Amino acid sequence: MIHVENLIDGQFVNVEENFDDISPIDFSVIATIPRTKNVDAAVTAAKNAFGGWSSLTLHQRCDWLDKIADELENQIEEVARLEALDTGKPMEVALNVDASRSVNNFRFFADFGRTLESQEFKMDDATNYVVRKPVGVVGLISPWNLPLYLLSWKIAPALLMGNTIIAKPSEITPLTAHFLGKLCVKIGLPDGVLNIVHGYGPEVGQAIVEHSEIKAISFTGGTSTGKIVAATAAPMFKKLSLELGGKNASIVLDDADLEIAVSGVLRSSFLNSGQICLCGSRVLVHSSIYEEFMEKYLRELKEFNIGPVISEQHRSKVLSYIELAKEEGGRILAGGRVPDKAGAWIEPTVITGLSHTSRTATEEIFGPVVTVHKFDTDDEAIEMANCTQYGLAGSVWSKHRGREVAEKIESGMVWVNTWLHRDLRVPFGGVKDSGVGREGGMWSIGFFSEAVNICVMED
Ligand code: TXE
Repeated sequence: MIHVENLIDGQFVNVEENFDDISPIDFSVIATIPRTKNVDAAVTAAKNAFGGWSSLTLHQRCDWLDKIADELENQIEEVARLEALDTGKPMEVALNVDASRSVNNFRFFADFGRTLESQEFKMDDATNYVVRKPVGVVGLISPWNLPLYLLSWKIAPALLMGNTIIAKPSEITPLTAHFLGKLCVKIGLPDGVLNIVHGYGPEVGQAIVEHSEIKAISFTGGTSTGKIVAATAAPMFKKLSLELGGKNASIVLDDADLEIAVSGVLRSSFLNSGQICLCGSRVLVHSSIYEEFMEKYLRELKEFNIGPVISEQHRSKVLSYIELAKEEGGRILAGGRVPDKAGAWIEPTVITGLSHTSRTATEEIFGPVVTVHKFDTDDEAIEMANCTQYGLAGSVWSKHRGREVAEKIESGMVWVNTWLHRDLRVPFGGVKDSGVGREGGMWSIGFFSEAVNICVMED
């Protein structure tokens, strides 16, 4: 049994009340978690550490990120084991997606930080210098689907730019954040630079968002929670980055390479049991290739290995959408049932026969459930893709018209003949109900710093 504790000022501390961390694999209790409600001690620690940390040079902080990456890499099997234990995902996904990307997040921002150059804008009689100052104490709040992958995506640039941190992982998946804290203490990261607090979102998460000394919030989670975070933070004029929900379309045009499209769309549909906000939960296929595509897609689906969804509660939500699909006239082509074994398992489910404007086809389900739809023209596919309130990501599979169609999709990211192929320098984020702001490369640098202009008149 793991007893998760808060990391505050370099010390692991607990609170009087704890709650259980339940495995989605078999519903066993795998850890206890502090029910933290107050973050004052963590904020004091972060404030006290800020002077020392922000006065390091950028290159010294890059070196610290490399030290964290090295230590994570040395323990990558343990990181993957804990992530698989906490989320139920297959070990190869935990290793090749979650753990390796967590290492890469620190490594990338260490390398990227070393390339940063100061900006100057010369006038006839003056020079303008752009200085990037840290924001201060920042709050980082992350979800349960890619726990360390998404938390490290925030921690790395926040540290790089000289901020000190109050991090809150999801209460459903605290283990790898806790493990990261232990690694950082082991390598001697100065006390109070990284503070990790655990607990329920409406309690400790809310306490972070409303704390007057926390100057920026980077939040990843559901759209409904994002609205609460925004309503709390906006009147306090905090910097806010919101990475929220999605209902992404995978569009297969009539000139697609079918082999590439089938395997790519299948992976986009069911990787991480469909619990990635970038997953393609709507499959739009040109009518001329629909039969052939679906025959291959359903055949390959039989070999696609997925884990359970994150919890019994989330499984109930996903199952309710399968029932809704039937009520809306949908037909189950594959899956739709709960396997006869302990844990939050659902068969990968493919539903056809629904309008693209049905609730099942427009609301976020965030599980191993996709709806498939036919279209006859590119314009019809674009209209179908853009008809939801979300705008996060998508993919287009076509030999000749991919980019042309991709640029008409209302989202933050579109892949052409690939999916989840990530260059960490590019902007990451969504439009509409998928969020506000971008992170990644210079967009993370911008969010986790305050750009200051110093204008010097030439003598
Ligand atoms: O989100 P929740 P979950 C989305 C995905 C899905 C959701 C699943 O689309 O809808 O995340 O993750 C904390 N004040 N994305 O269920 O419930 C909570 O404790 C402050 C999109 O975890 O919103 C947790 O740590 N914090 C994303 C975190 O918010 C609060 C990629 C998220 O919880 C809070 C991954 C409050 N009032 C998942 N209430 C993307 N776009 O990249 C809860 N929390």
